[in-house]
Amino acid sequence: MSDVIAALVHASEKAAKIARACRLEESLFGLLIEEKKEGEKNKKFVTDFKTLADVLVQEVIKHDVGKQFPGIENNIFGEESNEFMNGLGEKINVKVCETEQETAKLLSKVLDGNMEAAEVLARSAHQNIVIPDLDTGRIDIPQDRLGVWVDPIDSTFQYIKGISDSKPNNNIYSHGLQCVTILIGVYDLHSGTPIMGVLNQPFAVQDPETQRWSGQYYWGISYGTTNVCSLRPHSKNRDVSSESNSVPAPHHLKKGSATDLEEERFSAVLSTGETVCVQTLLKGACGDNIHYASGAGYKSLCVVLGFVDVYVFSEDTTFKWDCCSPHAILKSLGGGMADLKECLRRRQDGNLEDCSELVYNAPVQDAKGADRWANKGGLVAYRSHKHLDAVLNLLSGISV
Ligand code: 2IP
Ligand code: CA
Ligand code: CA
Repeated sequence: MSDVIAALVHASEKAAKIARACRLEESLFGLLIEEKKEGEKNKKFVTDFKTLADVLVQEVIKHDVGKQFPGIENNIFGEESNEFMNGLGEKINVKVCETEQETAKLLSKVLDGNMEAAEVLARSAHQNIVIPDLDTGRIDIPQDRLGVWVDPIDSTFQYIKGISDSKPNNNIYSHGLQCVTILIGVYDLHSGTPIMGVLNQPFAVQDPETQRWSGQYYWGISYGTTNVCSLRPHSKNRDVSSESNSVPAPHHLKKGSATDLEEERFSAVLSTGETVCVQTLLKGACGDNIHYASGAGYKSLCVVLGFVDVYVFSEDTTFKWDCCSPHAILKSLGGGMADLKECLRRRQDGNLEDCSELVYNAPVQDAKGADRWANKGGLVAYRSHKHLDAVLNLLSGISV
């Protein structure tokens, strides 16, 4: 089953190329945006956009992974519906066809006959990509247990804005194209637990001379007692550039072997949409070690990379597709992603030991559209249980 992670990394790299291709040409990008329909609206943004790039990326992932593992495409779920409406009001189901020419023809319908743009996109969807051997070791997981959550582009807002000159603070970009990620997470259809994840950052580094962007990707597998990750367990503020793109030997960890960080104080990354109450409590505990950044995927990446100890979000505007991939990677490093409010409820009931992790197979009862898959209770992404405990102690008084 280690072939599955290679297929997902491959698909994420192709997705990253498409995302970069769409941004490169402003006029093309202008063509690609369409306002989200009511039912699919992420209530947080008034101007939330669904892009053709988003839909196409998701379809490419389905197509490529489904071709290699027939049947799995039926269990690949994502944020986007592949239905697109063109300027003439025609409904078109975007998909990757057998040949590049057929895909270009279909895309040209979405693009109101703009064949040039359609050809550029079709070429990226059908291109051949080579990735290095991931060296995961042999891991056997029955394919019929696997479900996949895809967020083809997380931080759409930053993707559309396209700011390329933002500067990091303690390695963290508060906004800009660096906050855009492609998230592919695999979970167990029966138990709902995350199994493997790929997190691709398509705009990681910009060449100052050519202005061209290159990306980075990270992956992790956590299944039974096997934990393998493209990154080694963390030390703080280290240079990760040599560890990305998965060339170094992966680290095989036994459960519970994550390094213990010694610091009493912890650092956190938050959404600017976090409630004042939670912000105030965390500021009190973390002092200057509080950061803000766009993108649920990017904030999780900051935890994965050890730039901060935790990502805390007490609201309900992240979704299963935002979390499955980073959750699997964090788990492979000895951490996880907890359901914040469920953990706090258990504590209020006197249960201090049992913490509740996010699961990926159960919709929210009575919810509609995207909200069926919202992380209702908020989340805490962490690498060390000690930091999860610190967050839960601190927030124990908030209403749940
Ligand atoms: C969004 C995106 C937002 C995030 C929100 C996600 O996904 O990651 O940035 O809000 O929770 O659902 P914030 O940046 O405040 O954390 P998308 O861009 O895919 O809609
Ligand atoms: Ca998202
Ligand atoms: Ca998205």
